[in-house]
Amino acid sequence: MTKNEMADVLSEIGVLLELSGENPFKIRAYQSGARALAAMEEAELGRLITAGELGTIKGFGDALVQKITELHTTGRLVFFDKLKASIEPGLAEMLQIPGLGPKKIRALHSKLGIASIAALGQACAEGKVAELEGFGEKTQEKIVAGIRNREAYGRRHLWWDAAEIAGPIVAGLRALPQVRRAESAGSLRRGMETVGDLDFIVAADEVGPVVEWFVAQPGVKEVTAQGETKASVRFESGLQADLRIVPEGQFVFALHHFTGSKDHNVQLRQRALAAGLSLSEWGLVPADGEGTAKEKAEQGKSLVAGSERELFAALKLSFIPPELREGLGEIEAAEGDKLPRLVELADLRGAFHNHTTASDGRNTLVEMTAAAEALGWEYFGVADHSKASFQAKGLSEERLLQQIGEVQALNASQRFTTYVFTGTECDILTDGRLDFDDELLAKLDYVVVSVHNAFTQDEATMTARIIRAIEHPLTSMLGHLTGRLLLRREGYQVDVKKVIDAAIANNVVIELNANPWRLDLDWRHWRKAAERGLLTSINPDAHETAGLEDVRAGVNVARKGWLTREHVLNTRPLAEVKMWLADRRR
Ligand code: DGT
Ligand code: CA
Ligand code: CA
Ligand code: ZN
Repeated sequence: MTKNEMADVLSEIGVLLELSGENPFKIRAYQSGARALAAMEEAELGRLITAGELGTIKGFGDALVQKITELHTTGRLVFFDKLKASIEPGLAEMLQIPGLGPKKIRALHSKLGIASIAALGQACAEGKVAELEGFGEKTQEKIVAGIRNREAYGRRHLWWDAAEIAGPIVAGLRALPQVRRAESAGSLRRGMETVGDLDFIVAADEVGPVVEWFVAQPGVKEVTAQGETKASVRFESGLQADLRIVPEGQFVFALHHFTGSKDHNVQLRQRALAAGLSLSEWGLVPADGEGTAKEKAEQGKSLVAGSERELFAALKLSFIPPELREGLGEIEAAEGDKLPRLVELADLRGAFHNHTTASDGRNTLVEMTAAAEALGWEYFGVADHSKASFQAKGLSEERLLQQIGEVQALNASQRFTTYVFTGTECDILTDGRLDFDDELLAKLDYVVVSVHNAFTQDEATMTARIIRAIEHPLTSMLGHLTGRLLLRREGYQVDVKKVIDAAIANNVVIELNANPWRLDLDWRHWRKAAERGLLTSINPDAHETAGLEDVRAGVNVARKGWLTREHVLNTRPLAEVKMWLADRRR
């Protein structure tokens, strides 16, 4: 188990102990143990455990040493499993409602006997929650809204989570001897930020064994439909998946159809009709004469296409990448080969906006730099929080100066081939001023400015606040423009168009925050903004080494936003980036 996975277990134990009403000292020991773990170097931790010397580190008592050692050596913890089993699952589920922490949940449980989200909704409807000490009308309203949001959002899943489930399924399907081709389609293939359900298209010689394999996969909780050539299942996470098996000759047409989107399909079908052709999930056939499209396809009257490229070519179009298939002008652009060459993961040469253990990150500067080097990046930008973000251990002036020194020493040591830039994720204060003074900001290579508080300001105030920060001469980039968290909370009220105008006018980058929860600014804005000259950077906002890989999700939505390499600062080589950053300081 990695250090961060072990830290997760310790924090979860803290939460569960709190839910079960354990004494505060014990709870705190797990919370601080989790933090202490995160602050260590992975290699050093392994060495201490093996040498039996973990107890010499401040913050690890005997109980913690035993548990960390068990996790490290066996990958499991019996104590944790028992604790989880001893707590009503409904209580832990209630933690998903914003504003409800372990303390409040315990009060609801002990005073009103509430042990599920359904019971909580009922008690709110009866006004009982508002009457509880420490709750009140406002809190009750917030809980009701939280339950409502959960129902509305509960049906969709983050692209990242869906992709993690879909990958092994495609691999599993391809490994079956009966399967000739298998792909995932639908919104996942189009790189949508959230996914309703998974769609798999398979070409197979024999259908029975494929359906049987699909419904018997590990993690399947329920088989919601099972037919001769299709099946639907629901996984433990609630995610559903549809499987369709077609003859090989239909594969490309089915893949295209079920990739969608609906709007794209409708427009492409119209184009086919204008050329006297009928396009469907079965094939591309002449539109005239007798019989349905399906019958004609089965009679072998369809165009033969071995790839989607050939399908598009038959309609005199260049290949349209799935990410662009939203019915937003991609067909017109594919007519004269006017489609952009979209940015790719391999184009990225580094990333800005990353955190370390100096603020709320879970890996040290050295660990993060090593991870960036392992990704083959030429540069890595550290941008920890500023002092106003005290909840995220934002850096004081002294600590930031110290970090600048550490980065300089690291670069000078040439320990890594990856060059480290010094930056900050500087809070935009409520009136638009920045959290550090100019003298300090000028010592950094770059400055990301972000809003982290007063989310409820009205649109005009928030817009003016952000624009003031953009106009600051030392600002290089704007972080997560709207602050949204997908499936959890809407962004703040802000006039995105005015902010984009200000960024273009001041030569400031607006980041495409690649965290799968954020993907902020939304892809729907990028095409127009980039055409008008806005530059972006695909920023992972990584809080641990694994977080650097979030750039994959960012590249997806950058592609959905029609962005090319030229629109993305972190596709440029190190020397050019250095120049760009330095130019901003003139
Ligand atoms: P999702 O699952 O809500 O994230 O979105 P999609 O796009 O994956 O939608 P889904 O799973 O319902 O269907 C996959 C694709 O199949 C969809 O993008 C287009 C095509 N499709 C499905 N049902 C229809 C339909 O009733 N009409 C048309 N034109 N296309 C459909
Ligand atoms: Ca779908
Ligand atoms: Ca579907
Ligand atoms: Zn931030």
